[in-house]
Amino acid sequence: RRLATTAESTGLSFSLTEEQAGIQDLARKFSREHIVPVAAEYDRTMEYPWPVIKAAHQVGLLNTHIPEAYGGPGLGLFECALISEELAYGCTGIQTAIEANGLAEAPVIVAGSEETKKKYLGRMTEEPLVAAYCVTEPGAGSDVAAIKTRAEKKGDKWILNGSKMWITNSGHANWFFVLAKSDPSAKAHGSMTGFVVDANTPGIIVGKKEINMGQRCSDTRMVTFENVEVPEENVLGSVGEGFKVAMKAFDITRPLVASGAVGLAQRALEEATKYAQERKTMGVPIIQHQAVAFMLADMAIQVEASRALVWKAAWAKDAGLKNTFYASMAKTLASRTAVENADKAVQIFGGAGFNTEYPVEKLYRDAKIFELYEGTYPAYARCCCFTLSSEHLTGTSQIQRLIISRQLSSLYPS
Ligand code: CS8
Ligand code: FAD
Repeated sequence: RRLATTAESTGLSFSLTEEQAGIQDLARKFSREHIVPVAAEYDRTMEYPWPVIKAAHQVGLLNTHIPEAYGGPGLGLFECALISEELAYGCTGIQTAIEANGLAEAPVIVAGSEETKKKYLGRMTEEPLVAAYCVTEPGAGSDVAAIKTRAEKKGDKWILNGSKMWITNSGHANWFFVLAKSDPSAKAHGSMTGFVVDANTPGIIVGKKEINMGQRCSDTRMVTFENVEVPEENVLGSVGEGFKVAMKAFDITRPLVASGAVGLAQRALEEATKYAQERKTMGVPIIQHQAVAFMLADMAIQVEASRALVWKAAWAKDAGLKNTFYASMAKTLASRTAVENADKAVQIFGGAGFNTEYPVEKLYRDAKIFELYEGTYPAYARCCCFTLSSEHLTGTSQIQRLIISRQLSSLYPS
C-alpha cells in the first residue's frame, strides 16, 4: 500500500532538471571553495562562521525556502535538500548554522500572518541575519508536550517566562521562534502557542556557548525568558495551535537534516576511498584487501539508499503530500548512515584516522549529533516502520518493531 497516492504523477526520474543541476553545482562549488578549506580551523577555534554565512547569503544559499513573495528564492524542498547535502559535505557545523535559520523560519512560513512573514522573513533576505528555533527545554526534549515555558496574556501582550536549552544560533540570532504553554489547563497538545520574539526584547538572557563533541563552530546555548513582552501580532497561527506548528516545521526541516547527514556520509566515503587507494600494506593498496573494499562498498550502498529516501521525503512535501512518515524515515536512516560511514572511514584510515591532521576524525565527532537533534529515535518510532541493521540500536529497534506491528495491522486489516 502506498501512502502517497494523491499526487499527480510526473513519472519516476532520478535525473535532475537543468535548474536543479545548476543549483547543485552552485552549492557544490561554494562548499569546495568557501567551506572545505576553513572547516578544520572553525572546528579548532569553535568560532561562529559569520564570513561563510555572509558569503552564502550573497550567493543565495541562505534562507532558500523563503517564498519569493518575501524576497527569498522560494525553492522547493527537493532543491533545498540538494544544497544542504553539498554544504554538509564541506562542514556539518557550518551547515547546521545555515539550516538552523531554515528551521526558525519554517514555523513562520507554516503559520505566520502576511505581516509577520513580510517582517521576519523579509529581513532575513535583505541582510545576512540568523534566527533560532526554541522548543527544547532542560526538562523536555523528546517529549515536546512536557515543556514548561509559560506565556500569559496581559492586556494586548503576552509575557514569556522559562528556559530553552540547546538552542542553535541563539548567541547570534536576530529573532527566535518560541513554543510556550499558553493554557496549561488545556489538553497537552492544545495548551501551547508559538511566538516570534525579537532577540533584543528586554528579559532575554542568552547563556554561554556550549562546548559540544562535534559541529563545534555551530552555536548552541541556553536561552532564558524573564517577563519577556511579546505583542499579540507575534502569535504564529492561533492560540493553542503551537504544538502542531512546531511539528509541521519538522516536516520541512527533517529531510534537510537528513540530507546534511548524507553529505557527511558521502564525504566519509570519498575520503576513505581515496586513502585506500594510496595506502599500501602487504605490498598492495589497502583497497585491494577485500575487508577494506567491502567496507567501502557498504558505505556506498548506505549513501545511495539514504539519499534516495531523502529525495522521496522532499519530493512528497513538494508534491503537496503529508511527508511526516518519509521525513522521519529519511532522518533516521541518513543519520545512522552518517555515524556508520564516519566510523568506517576512521577504521580505513587506521591510526591516521584518529589524528586531527586528517579529515575523518572530525567527521566521526560531527556525525553523532544527527541521531540526536531534530528528534531522537523514539520521536520517530511512531512514524518509522523499518529496522536498521546496527547493533547500536537495540532499544530503539525494539520500539520500531513495536511500531511496525502497530502499523501493519492498519496497513493490512484482516
Ligand atoms: O514530541 C514529538 C516530537 O517530534 N519530539 C521530538 C522533538 C524534536 O524533534 N525536537 C527537535 C528540536 S529542534 C532541533 O533539535 C534543532 S537541531 C539544529 C538545527 C538543525 C538544522 C535544521 C513526538 C514525540 C513525535 C510526538 O509527540 P506526542 O506528544 O506523542 O504527540 P502526537 O500524539 O504524536 O501528536 C499530537 C497532535 O499533533 C499532531 N501532529 C503531530 N505531528 C504532526 C505533524 N504535522 C501535523 N500535525 C502533527 N508533523 C497529531 O496529529 C496530533 O493531533 P490531534 O489533533 O491531537 O490528533
Ligand atoms: P531526552 O528526551 O531526555 O532523551 C534522552 C534519551 O532517552 C535519548 O536516548 C532518547 O532517545 C531516550 N528516550 C526519550 N524518550 C523515550 C521514549 N519514549 N522511549 C524510548 N527512549 C526514549 N532544540 C531546539 O529546540 N532547538 C535547537 O536549535 C536545537 N539545537 C540543538 C543542537 C544541539 C547540538 C543539541 C545537542 C541539541 C539541540 N536541540 C535543539 C535539542 C534536541 O532536539 C534534543 O536534545 C533532542 O530532541 C533530545 O532531547 P533530550 O536531549 O532532552 O533527550
